[in-house]
Amino acid sequence: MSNSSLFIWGAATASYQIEGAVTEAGRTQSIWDTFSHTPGKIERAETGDIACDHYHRYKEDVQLLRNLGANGYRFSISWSRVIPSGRGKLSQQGFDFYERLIDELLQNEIQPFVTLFHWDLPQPLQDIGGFTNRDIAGWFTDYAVITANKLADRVRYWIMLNEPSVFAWAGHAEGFHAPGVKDLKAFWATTHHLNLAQGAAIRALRNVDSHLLLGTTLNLQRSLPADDSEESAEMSARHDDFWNGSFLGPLLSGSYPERIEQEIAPFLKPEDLDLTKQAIDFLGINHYQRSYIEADSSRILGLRNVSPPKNVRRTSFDWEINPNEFRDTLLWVHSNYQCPPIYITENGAYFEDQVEDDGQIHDKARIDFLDSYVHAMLEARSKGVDIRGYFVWSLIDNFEWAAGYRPRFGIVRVDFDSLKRTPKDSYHWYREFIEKNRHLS
Ligand code: IFM
Repeated sequence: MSNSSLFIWGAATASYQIEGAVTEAGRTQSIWDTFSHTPGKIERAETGDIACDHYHRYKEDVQLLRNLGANGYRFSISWSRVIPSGRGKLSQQGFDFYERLIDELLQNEIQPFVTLFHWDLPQPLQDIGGFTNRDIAGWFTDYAVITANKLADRVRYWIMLNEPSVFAWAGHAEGFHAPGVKDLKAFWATTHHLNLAQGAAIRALRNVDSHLLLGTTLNLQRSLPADDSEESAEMSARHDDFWNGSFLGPLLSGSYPERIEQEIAPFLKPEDLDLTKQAIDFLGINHYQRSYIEADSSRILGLRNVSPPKNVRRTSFDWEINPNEFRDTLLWVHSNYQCPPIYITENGAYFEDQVEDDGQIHDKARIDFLDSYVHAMLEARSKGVDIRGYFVWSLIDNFEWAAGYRPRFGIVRVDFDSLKRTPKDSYHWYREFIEKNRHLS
């Protein structure tokens, strides 16, 4: 395992979004299989059944990384593939796939960054409450330890959770993501149990191998009120608390933001905050946009996210383009928390791609976006933020959750009929950028 201190330039993906092969080699159903097969939940009724067929084409995808000059790849493990019933017996066949993938990466000098939970909870665990059940802390810890025992000889970087705020909010309050729950109590229970599961797993993994580098990934986006009303100002502050503070606080400071202590109280046991607060080796930060918040008493949390104002530049997802905000978010987390080294574990954009007659994709908008965001990150770095790596989202176009395959975030196009991969201009731009900045340390 290389111990390089070079800056990591990489790309990221997640299991359900790219793997396909959902019934192969003993894999069972995750909440995303259930959800995507439920009528009305996903645009055009699309599912991850085949996705990018990465399960069978992983060698080709690793070659894309290699030709890019990437020295890091962030991907996630499908819990349902490696422990089909969620708890108990592991599936060696399931682990075989990840062992093959990791070996292929290492042979190509690409450092694997493994995410343990990128939202695809095994359905059997959801059937007994999923993250609303406090026992999830033990189930997740067992899964983490089993997985680390299998892969720790080859994997150094371990990310516990991906964007717990999105999983709690979209999956348990607004209900447009799996498991599709819309319940305030479930939302707060899930928030706390995510923190608990993460803390318990980190503590246990320290005993598996003291050389592992352990972290987690938060999607940091600061909030601002969408109008001048007092209510929206209050709701914007509340949004900031649950989106950022309720995950940064328990992990880095051992406390919840004051304004939400009352909501968490019913689920909190006296020793919990000692467990949620863990020394981590790195913090993964995903960044896409900031949140414009409006008070809305008809919504479960009393607020809603609205589109950015008219004059604001935006991606095809209606997400604000604002690299300075990215820089400022990094400076903000650096000065407000005792922060370990940071990896930008996701950043990227969906823009409508045009395929030219010769099959090429001249995605200038994505290049401009990435160029400005990478420079914003380097500016934050030059101002003292300890940033060690950057992963573009995403290596390949993939299944964008409730929106299906329409929003394309890849620097490589995937034709979802033939599954052919075609590097876009942004891929070539990133390759040249990496080449020039390879020796950043
Ligand atoms: O596709 C998602 C990813 O799974 C988590 N972060 C944001 C991406 C774009 O929406």
